[in-house]
Amino acid sequence: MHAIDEVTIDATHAAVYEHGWQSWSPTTTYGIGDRPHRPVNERNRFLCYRPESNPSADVYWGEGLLAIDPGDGSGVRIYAVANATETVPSIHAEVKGNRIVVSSDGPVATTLDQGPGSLENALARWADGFAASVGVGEMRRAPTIWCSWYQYFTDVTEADMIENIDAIERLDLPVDVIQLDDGYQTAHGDWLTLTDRFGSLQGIADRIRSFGRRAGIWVAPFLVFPESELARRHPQWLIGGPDKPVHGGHNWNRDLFALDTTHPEAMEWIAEVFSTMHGWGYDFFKVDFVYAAALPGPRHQDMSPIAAYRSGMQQLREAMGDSYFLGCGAPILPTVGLVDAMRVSPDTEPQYLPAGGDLSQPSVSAAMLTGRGRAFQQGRFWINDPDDLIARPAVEGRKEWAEHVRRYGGLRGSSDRIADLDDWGLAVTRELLAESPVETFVSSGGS
Ligand code: 9PG
Repeated sequence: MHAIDEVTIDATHAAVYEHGWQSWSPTTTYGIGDRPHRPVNERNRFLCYRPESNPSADVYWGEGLLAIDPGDGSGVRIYAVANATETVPSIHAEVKGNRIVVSSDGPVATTLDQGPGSLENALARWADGFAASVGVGEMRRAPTIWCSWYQYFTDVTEADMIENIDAIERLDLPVDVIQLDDGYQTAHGDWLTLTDRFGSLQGIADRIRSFGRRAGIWVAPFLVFPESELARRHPQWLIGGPDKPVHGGHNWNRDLFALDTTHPEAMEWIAEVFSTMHGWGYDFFKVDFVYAAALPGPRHQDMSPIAAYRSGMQQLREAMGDSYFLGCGAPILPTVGLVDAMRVSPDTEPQYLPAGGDLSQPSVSAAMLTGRGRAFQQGRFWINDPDDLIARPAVEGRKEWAEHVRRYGGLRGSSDRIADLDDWGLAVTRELLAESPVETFVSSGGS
């Protein structure tokens, strides 16, 4: 760590903005003295924060981006990586009386923004510049989707899919894409081998398409379970090889491995998965847990983890043709310019508060916090996905959640069993899915 700045603040009005590493990492603005959100255990730190970082709650800590409003009208200081294609430094801000000392472990560009509006408007202006330097193309408006996850989780069956495809048709709901989530595959890695709850992915796509809608599917291409055929037959495709799991035992009660995106055969396989699904009629891909490809560790080719990750994502894009590409569980800054839409928050869930009080964990409140913290990215980096509307009566705080989706949904999705919706739930689903906005939510010209 080396010091990069020292800022005098008015501690009663000052604020510090912390940007988290990946989709699920808490991202928000703190008043001086507020304790920043930190993982409550190692499992969460690995899966939902930056595994290489272990920040204390005594310093503010951003991954590649941190901003300070000194609270005295002198302008917002933005500390950010100029280019996230190789490395992303961690940036600290330590409060010492009426000063904040800023330091980082790599090169960071400092901007003094004296433009109109709030810290959020300053972040929007910074994002315009970052997007321009990366060369982000024109925004592709997101289709509206229905997703299986927040109702069925990994127990989803083909019969559940058919029930909801038919219900959406019968009720004439404005859903463009019907997207199957996690649960169809036998193991992470074996994406073309189905559990006995599924007969045919092509059959599901055919049924969806017969109603004039589009088929979508979830894949976690860079995460590999040890019991998969892939891990057993091709251990050399894994980062660090078969004896070095990238994560030991903390999730799903097993070790986790990550695909080495610098290995040409590994990428040939995963490109085949995407082109095969595309050939079956899928043209919307939710590509999840992709942070795994950016983990440190020995690779086939000598490349930085972030460059290896980006190359993997670019190869997926080629394999899926002109499909819509939604990133999830993705390191935010390194992914700008590579996807159409991005999950910008932790998962929603029928419960309001996150397990253990950890704001990276699935819950309405965690999704709202970080969804607001990244609102400025909509229409600049990509289309923001705040996560799906869930509107059935069992959802705690469903009205508040629906308001969040209404306000921050660049991508608008629904994830209830349609038959479980009451009149209110059905009405709000119909209303919010009428269109996915492409416009920005945060102005760069002030408030
Ligand atoms: C499928 C889900 C859904 C969801 C994604 C992602 O263990 N975890 O910390 C953990 C975090 C997120 C998560 C699952 C597990 O959700 O965001 O929409 O696709 O995967 O498994």
